[in-house]
Amino acid sequence: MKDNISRRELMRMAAMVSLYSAFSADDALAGHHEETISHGTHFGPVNATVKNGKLVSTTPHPAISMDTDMMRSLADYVNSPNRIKTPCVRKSFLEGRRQNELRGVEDFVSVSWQTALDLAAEKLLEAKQKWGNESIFRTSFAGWSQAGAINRPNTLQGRFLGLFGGFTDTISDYSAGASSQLMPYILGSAEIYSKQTSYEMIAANTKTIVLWGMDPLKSFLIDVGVPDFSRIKWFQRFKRLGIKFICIDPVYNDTAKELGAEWIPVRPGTDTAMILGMCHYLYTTGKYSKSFIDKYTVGFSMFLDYLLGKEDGIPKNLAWAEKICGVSVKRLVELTETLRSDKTLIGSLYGPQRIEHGEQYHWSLVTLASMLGNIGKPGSGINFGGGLLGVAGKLPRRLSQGRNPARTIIPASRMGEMLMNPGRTIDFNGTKITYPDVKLIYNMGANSMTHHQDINTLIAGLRKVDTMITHEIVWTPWAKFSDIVFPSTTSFERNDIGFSFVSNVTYLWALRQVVKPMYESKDDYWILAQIAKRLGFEKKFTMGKSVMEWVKWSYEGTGNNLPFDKFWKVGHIKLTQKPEDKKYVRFEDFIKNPNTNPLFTPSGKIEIHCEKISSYGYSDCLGHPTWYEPQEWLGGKMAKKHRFHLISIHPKYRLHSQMDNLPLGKKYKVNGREPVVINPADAKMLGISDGDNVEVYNDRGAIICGAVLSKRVMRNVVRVDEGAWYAPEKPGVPGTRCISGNPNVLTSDKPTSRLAQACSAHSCLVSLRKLTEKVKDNTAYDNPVVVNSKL
Ligand SMILES: Nc1nc2c(c(=O)[nH]1)N[C@H]1C(S)=C(S)[C@@H](COP(=O)(O)OP(=O)(O)OC[C@H]3O[C@@H](n4cnc5c(=O)[nH]c(N)nc54)[C@H](O)[C@@H]3O)O[C@H]1N2
Ligand SMILES: Nc1nc2c(c(=O)[nH]1)N[C@H]1C(S)=C(S)[C@@H](COP(=O)(O)OP(=O)(O)OC[C@H]3O[C@@H](n4cnc5c(=O)[nH]c(N)nc54)[C@H](O)[C@@H]3O)O[C@H]1N2
Ligand SMILES: [Mo]
Repeated sequence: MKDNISRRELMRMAAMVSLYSAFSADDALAGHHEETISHGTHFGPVNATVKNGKLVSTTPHPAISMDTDMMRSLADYVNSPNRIKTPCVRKSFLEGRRQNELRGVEDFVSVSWQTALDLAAEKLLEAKQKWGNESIFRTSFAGWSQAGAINRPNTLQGRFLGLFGGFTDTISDYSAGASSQLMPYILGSAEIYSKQTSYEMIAANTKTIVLWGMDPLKSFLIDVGVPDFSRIKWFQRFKRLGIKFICIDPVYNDTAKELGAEWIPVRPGTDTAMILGMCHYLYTTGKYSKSFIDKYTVGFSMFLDYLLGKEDGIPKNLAWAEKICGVSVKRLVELTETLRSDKTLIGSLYGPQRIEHGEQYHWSLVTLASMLGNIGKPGSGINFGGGLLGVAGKLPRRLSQGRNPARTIIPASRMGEMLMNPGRTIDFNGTKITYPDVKLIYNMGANSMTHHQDINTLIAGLRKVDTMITHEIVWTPWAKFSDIVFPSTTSFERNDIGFSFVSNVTYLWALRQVVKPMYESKDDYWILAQIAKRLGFEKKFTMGKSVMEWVKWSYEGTGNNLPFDKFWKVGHIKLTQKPEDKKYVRFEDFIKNPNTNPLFTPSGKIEIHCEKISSYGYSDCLGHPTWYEPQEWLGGKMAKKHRFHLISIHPKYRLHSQMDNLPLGKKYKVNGREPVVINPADAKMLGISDGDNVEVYNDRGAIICGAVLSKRVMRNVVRVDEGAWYAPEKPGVPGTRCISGNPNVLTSDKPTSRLAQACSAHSCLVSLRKLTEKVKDNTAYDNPVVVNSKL
């Protein structure tokens, strides 16, 4: 790392920085004229128009021919009435009484930066000295936050807390928590971050694409970096090329609708049984590829004992599968025959693995694909995650998080369980983890009050925590539950560098400051540096660099010939795709020669039976793909009590909770609440009409949603998208209903298994009831009362 720069260079950079800020925001901010400045976000690159110092609109960047509602909502996002204006401290906390039960209930006091920073430093020091660094927990796993390489809140936070002596960290995520732990044993990599078969090869070779729990035209509207939307355009092109689509999903999702896919509705959480039935069919009809299994896989015979029922007397045949997954034997045969073609590609994202025993979905799908023998061929096989498609050139450097001396780590989705059970030891992927006793939670760039499962348990767990420090842009439910709240800038109020890296053509984007920081907000970098100063390690944290100096350092890591100042002026660079990436076929090397190009699995081959996993002795994750009956599913006992299966999938018009509070909500909210999508036949039975207020409830809680009737969800399945800001009907009362419609009040925080300990949000049964009585208006977007203080 080139962190020590010469004094001369520093001076040169200082001169340059002032030049750039003059270019970007200053003129417009002075209020003299209108200006357009390009910028980049998770929602896309945009041209931002600034008038009289105010961001008035954002339009799609001309380099990218794509227009989305979210891109057009960014001025609303920056100017939101929910912006946190000043540093705030919860009243009782400020007065030294804590009274955790008043979180989310009582007023905040607006304090000076000095007071808030001093208080945060004091509480951090107290936690460290009294209970040790592992009592400090950071919530922001991968953390969505924003798209820049430097101002990434979770990296900054890890860097800060690491230098402070460490913290309890998280491993894995809510996204692909089950598959990312399992897949390295089976295919040698987690797959989500691996380069996948190029879209060019798919276009040239594929006739049918199976969207197995995958909604790319929605999910690729955003990106972990700055999207260039090439993946969306490829899917649209596939349709024009005449490629057929099959959607295997409890929901006829947006992609299926737009691409005119054939729909195979599957009961939620039962894909594994469906796939095992198809494997059984292939084996018993002799239609499987024995040569592929012999040459490229290990452990097939042990799996076969299970598949044929030699162990438990139950052959996992198509009739068995039909009973579980609800897809007819006839349809399953047709589907398997379609899959046998080397012109059929199976694509899957993460929805189907966010269930109890979610690991089994990916494992059984890899087994099916192996039996089909099409892995490694250009037009077929499997494509998990929609693909990283090759990186054109070197990426910008990212700020390093550094080391975490405390070394305590929990799987991300175990947060609530950890808070409720300090000292409990759990199994995790061949290791043991003991939960620490968390006293301080530091949150930046995540909104756990919407993203975590079983919110009522989470709230109970939070009551045991002494201090909650949060950096936020807006008054999210989590911010409202915090003790010390720092107002953060949005990316529009600071400089950064971003890139489109999950794409065919990679761009570098100058994320230029567009407006001055709103109200008293500050950059996360500055806030942490100020606390570090109080704790004696500011220099180690900043290495003497300003944000702009880090941005330049980041750019220089790309090795691009264009000087930084030119790049900053132009605003973006388009990089040329490497010709070999256009021809890339996932696993082609391995298939050509498995001995010289082995997979990174224990055996070097595809592990249909995995000795290593088997050696852990987990009854909930054996050595081969297995169907486990979930606790919550439509075929189980619990479905007699709660007859509907809730799936809480990702929203089209938000990035999780981001933008939930904006006028964009008018497009889809019903009575100001999150919609619950119900099949018309079910709604009729329940006496529910479009637009009714509906209570969705189970033994974990209740939420109120607005009804939308649609045949695009299966019978007995209801859909409530995740991300609505939590709003308690009676603040402070345990178990009170959420009047905003946040489905995580209802979901279970049960782990997938002892292997991955991942999120199983989609295994969730509920009941529905039409509400005839008047219901309180949604309060999710009301700001808390903030009283002024002289402090
Ligand atoms: N617009 C938008 N895009 C996003 C996000 C967002 O919030 N908004 N979030 C981003 C994030 S964090 C992630 S992790 C990614 C990927 O996120 P994913 O988890 O892949 O996205 P989902 O749409 O929730 O799920 C994909 C599909 O799986 C289906 N599904 C759910 N349960 C089952 C099941 O049991 N069986 C089958 N066969 N299908 C099932 C859903 O109905 C949906 O159509 O998306 C990213 N993209
Ligand atoms: N039921 C159910 N639950 C789920 C899922 C599901 O499918 N179903 N999906 C899960 C998945 S895959 C994921 S990835 C998680 C997502 O969970 P999160 O990553 O927590 O989701 P976001 O709502 O994007 O939260 C990001 C927060 O960061 C804030 N922020 C943005 N930029 C900045 C910044 O520069 N500085 C600071 N300080 N803050 C910033 C935003 O205002 C927002 O509150 O949710 C999970 N939860
Ligand atoms: Mo995710």
